Amino acid sequence: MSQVIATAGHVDHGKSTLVRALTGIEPDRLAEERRRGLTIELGFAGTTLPSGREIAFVDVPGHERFLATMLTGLGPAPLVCFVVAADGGWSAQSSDHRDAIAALGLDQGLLVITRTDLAPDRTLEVTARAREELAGTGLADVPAVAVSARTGEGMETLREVLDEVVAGARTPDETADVRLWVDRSFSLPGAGTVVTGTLGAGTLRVGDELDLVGAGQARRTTVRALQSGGEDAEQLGPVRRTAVNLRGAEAGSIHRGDALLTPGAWDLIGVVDARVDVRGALDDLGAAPAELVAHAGTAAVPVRLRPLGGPHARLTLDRPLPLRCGDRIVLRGSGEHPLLGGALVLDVDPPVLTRRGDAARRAAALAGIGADGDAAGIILRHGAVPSGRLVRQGVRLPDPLPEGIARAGDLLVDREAQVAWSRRLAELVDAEHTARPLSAGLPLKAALDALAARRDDARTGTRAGTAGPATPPLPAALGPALLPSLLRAASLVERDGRLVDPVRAGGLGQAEAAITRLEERMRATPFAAPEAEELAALGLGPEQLAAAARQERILRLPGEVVLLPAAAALAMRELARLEQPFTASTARQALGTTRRVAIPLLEHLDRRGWTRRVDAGRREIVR
Ligand SMILES: Nc1nc2c(ncn2[C@@H]2O[C@H](COP(=O)(O)OP(=O)(O)O)[C@@H](O)[C@H]2O)c(=O)[nH]1
Ligand SMILES: [Mg+2]
Repeated sequence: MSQVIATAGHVDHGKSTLVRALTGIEPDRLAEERRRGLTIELGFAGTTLPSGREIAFVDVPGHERFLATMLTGLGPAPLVCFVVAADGGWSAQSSDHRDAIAALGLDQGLLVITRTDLAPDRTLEVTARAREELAGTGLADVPAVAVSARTGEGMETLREVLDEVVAGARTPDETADVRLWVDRSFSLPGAGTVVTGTLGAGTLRVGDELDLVGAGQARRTTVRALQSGGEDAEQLGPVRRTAVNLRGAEAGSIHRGDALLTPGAWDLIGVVDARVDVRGALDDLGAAPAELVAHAGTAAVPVRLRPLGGPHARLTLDRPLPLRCGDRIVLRGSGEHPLLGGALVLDVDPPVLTRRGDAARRAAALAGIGADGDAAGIILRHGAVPSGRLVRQGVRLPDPLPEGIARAGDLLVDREAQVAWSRRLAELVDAEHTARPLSAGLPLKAALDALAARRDDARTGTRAGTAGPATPPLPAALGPALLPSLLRAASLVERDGRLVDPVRAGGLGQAEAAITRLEERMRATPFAAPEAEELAALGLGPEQLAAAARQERILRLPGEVVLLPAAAALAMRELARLEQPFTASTARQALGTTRRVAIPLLEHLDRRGWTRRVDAGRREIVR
């Protein structure tokens, strides 16, 4: 069992010293950091706790200038070690870091009052103040320990409490999709590209393929080797600091804020709807600056904030990030209160807002959505959604399914939309049969296109009996998958790429009488195919003949040769009596017909496999 804990707290309150005392490792790696006695970059140090559990620290800078770096360290870490110096007391960046913790929704960790040797009589007071300040955050009830890293007082207790905190932490999901936010990348002689990050969920294995996404084009990479705490590993589970040696990517092209992803498991998201928890000076989103910086994982991306109403806003990111519903984004501005607040992602594929009042309606809808996202809302909005898309979006599907929603294979379908689409299909096919009684049916593509087109009444109308939107257009990509169920519901069938109402497509309409007369005439002379004039006299043009052929009332052969379907079998009876093989001319005489009929008829029999050619001039029947 292992965990990762990030430090937090005002500069010079003893965070790095505490990490050093607990792990024996100096977290301030840079020469400049040591010279100035100031953490600038993230520091990393791990240790084994008395129980054998492992813990890795991400030591963050406390100075206000490095707030962005601090968020990078804190963002992906599930636990926080919040440090307040007994002699310094609650300070400016104590507040900033508290706000960051609240914005990130962090709710596991501990409070450490340090430097108690410098102000032994202030410990209780400073603890009480810190408790007060943390009251509104997820750290309200975490254990508190007072220590002096200088004298060692309290350090034993601190180790024990840390152990308890780690033991009580939420169990990470080892089977989750991997999203490793990169905090460092460098090149090692012999090994090549290495990236590091906090693996919060999922498992990494040597040989795994992962997608590397960042500001540039996404790239497929392979895990060549893994390390954690300086030890090589074949596989690493959460929660761990991990170093991943990658094949297929240059260290120089990888940056903090990039992410390594399980291929296919994540969508890159540019626009989200979110609930913003405003902190600091602002108490109204409407007064928030429109241009901010969004911190998600280790990424920091410019973002535009559009208030929708109440605490809800639409965030448009400068570059897309691998985000899911339930993710937290920290919004940072500039000025006196740099942290605007935290945004809880509620929808990663929000609807376009076009009409007056859309924003307010959207805000009202978002008010009912939580960290699990809104499966029912998404399905109603699109009519049908592949279940895999909901998984990728981090949207949890309620069990049992919400009322009115059904499964159709891999799709989740709004029953009402399904009924509406299927009715519309029936109308379209009906219209086709009415307009052209001999039609072979409505071409499939035309039908699907019509259903996928946004109808004017669908934009303004509302769903009967509800305030919900009217039927959405059929998602074009899902048409083929949905079609069978739509056809079944509409009692339609598909024949040769056309949709047909079998009840209406059965007859020949006005051509019926002519075909009947032709049938009567040809029963006596099966190989005397009608000439063009006879067909014209009967009123049988190409359209009527095609319909009759489709209904298997006639056999239509090349050269406008029209026979009855029985002619093929009758011909075989005659040909079987001939000496085998036979010529086309012998066959023509045996059938008592013309070359115009005999040649296409023989070729038809060849195609059916009833006769075959033995050489250029002769055939035999296949027995
Ligand atoms: N007397 C005393 N000094 C401490 C203690 N912890 C840290 N310091 C000192 O406080 C200063 C700032 O500590 P540092 O760990 O760099 O603080 P950070 O900025 O929060 O990381 C350093 O000079 C430390 O030696 C402590 O428990 N007692
Ligand atoms: Mg430090």
